[in-house]
Amino acid sequence: MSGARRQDYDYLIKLLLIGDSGVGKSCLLLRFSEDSFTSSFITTIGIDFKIKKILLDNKWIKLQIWDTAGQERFRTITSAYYRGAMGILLVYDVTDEASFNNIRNWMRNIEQHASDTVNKVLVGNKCDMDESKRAVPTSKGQALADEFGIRFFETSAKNNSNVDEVFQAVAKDVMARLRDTQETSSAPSSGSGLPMRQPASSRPPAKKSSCCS
Ligand SMILES: Nc1nc2c(ncn2[C@@H]2O[C@H](COP(=O)(O)OP(=O)(O)OP(=O)(O)O)[C@@H](O)[C@H]2O)c(=O)[nH]1
Ligand SMILES: [Mg+2]
Repeated sequence: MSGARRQDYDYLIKLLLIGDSGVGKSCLLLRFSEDSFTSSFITTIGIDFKIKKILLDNKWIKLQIWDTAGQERFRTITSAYYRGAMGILLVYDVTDEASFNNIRNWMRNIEQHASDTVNKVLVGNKCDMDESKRAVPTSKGQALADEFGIRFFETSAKNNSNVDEVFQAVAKDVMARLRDTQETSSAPSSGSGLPMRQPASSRPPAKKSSCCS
């Protein structure tokens, strides 16, 4: 046996978080990947990413999740990451109406820069906040998601509400799409965002579920 490293996952899925600065993208990712939360605001500079492995339908999925800066000044660098994304989480803050109104602009960015087939999900974050602070009713979020024909979740990175669910949902949608593509086309995947299908796919992964924390 050589010392070649074996892959410890079956599929690699690349996800992207977008939305206005301050809506809680980094906190959602921190909650999902490390189960932690901080109330101090450290704005993302450019782009960051984390890895998390999840088990879906008996397959290990390695999620590579790119966390973009919401600030306008980073738009050129962040939009370069849309192309490789297989799933995109469009995030707004339920207490910030402007962040909700901007979702249409974020959608336009997706149309311009991402693959046509990318899976999307709409996320209204900070649903733990007092009702008196809420600026976007759940029904408005749902209506916008319906208009786009995408799923909708309200989440709280702070209270850990619906966070796993939203990442799982988008990963599931991506997997379903990739399976459909593989079924309808016998040709090997020819680029454009398809993940590598690992051979030796039934091998269980190493025990460790994530690298650090
Ligand atoms: N109450 C509450 N506060 C939150 C939640 N998620 C994030 N925050 C707070 O909102 C602020 C901004 O969160 P970030 O995750 O850094 O926002 P971001 O979208 O990554 O912002 P940029 O990196 O500038 O694009 C921080 O002070 C967080 O503590 C949440 O679910 N509930
Ligand atoms: Mg951030």
